[in-house]
Amino acid sequence: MARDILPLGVSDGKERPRLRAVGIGGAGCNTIASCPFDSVSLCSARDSCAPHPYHRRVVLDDDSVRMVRSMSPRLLSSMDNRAVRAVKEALGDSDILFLFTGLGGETGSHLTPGIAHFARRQSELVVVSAAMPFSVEGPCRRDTAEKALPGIIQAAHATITYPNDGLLKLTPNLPLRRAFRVMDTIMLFPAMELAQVLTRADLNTLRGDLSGVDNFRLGIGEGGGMNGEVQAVTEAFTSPWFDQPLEKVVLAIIVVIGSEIDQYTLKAVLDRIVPRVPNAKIRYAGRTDPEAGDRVRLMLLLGFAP
Ligand SMILES: Nc1nc2c(ncn2[C@@H]2O[C@H](COP(=O)(O)OP(=O)(O)OP(=O)(O)O)[C@@H](O)[C@H]2O)c(=O)[nH]1
Ligand SMILES: [Mg+2]
Repeated sequence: MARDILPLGVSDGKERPRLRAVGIGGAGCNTIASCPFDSVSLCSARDSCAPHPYHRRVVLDDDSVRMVRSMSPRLLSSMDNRAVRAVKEALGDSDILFLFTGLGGETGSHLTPGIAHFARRQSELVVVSAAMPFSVEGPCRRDTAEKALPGIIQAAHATITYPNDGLLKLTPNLPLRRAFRVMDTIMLFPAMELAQVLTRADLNTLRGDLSGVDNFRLGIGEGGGMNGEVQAVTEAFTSPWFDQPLEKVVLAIIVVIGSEIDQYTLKAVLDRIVPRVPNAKIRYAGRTDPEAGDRVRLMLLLGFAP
């Protein structure tokens, strides 16, 4: 059977979607701190997010947190009160909403499902990036995170999960604070790449493709010289977050970044990815980065079936 392999970002009208990143709770707000496009922190009064000159901050008082938390997501989007107005303000009316959250605490875990549901009314594509707590944070946090996740997956068009423990395999021995900063950079990467390649016309197609996916995991690869593409693909597949059989992958979203991305480079990458995910639809794009030199970078999002 012919594989379903399509490029992104090549539709006739190359109109770019309007984007916004919203950080929810302490972790979410920290994650968006270096986001280069429109971004808003949505946090509780207790969250100690560093003030940032370029980001707006919408603070939910304790009553609003309680209200958003206690209402069914469906009801939430049909109400008009202080809490709902604050959420609306934070979400705005962009075409793509990237929501960032760390699960395991109160704010992110309890608010993100309802906010993602709300976001779907405001935006054509809602992508949630969720960090899952380190094992050392204890079973309670893990439990809270695992309870919150299904509601998020159901509400968002796409959910990318990042078990923090995966970071220990990439950079062992990092102090927690530094580990969180590394995690923030990793979690921003797919949003920044998708922001640069997707056109408005892609959103409709992608929404259909995303419907069979439970959650996405990220692989990042880089290589240089003659076999740069091969190295980049090999490295991306060593991702600590690809911890399920690759036969379960139903959608792969690929962005290849380099100073000269031609058909040869794209083919070299696809030839090495497509056979490894035999049941997946493939959506791919190339992006030129003049500063890449002789390096090829790869963003590989694998969408696993439930
Ligand atoms: N990537 C990243 N993850 C973080 C950061 N801080 C905490 N986390 C993770 O996110 C989880 C939730 O923590 P917070 O975001 O601080 O919690 P919260 O959602 O604000 O909830 P409460 O503070 O309990 O109301 C933690 O268990 C950590 O695993 C951060 O700065 N960056
Ligand atoms: Mg907090």
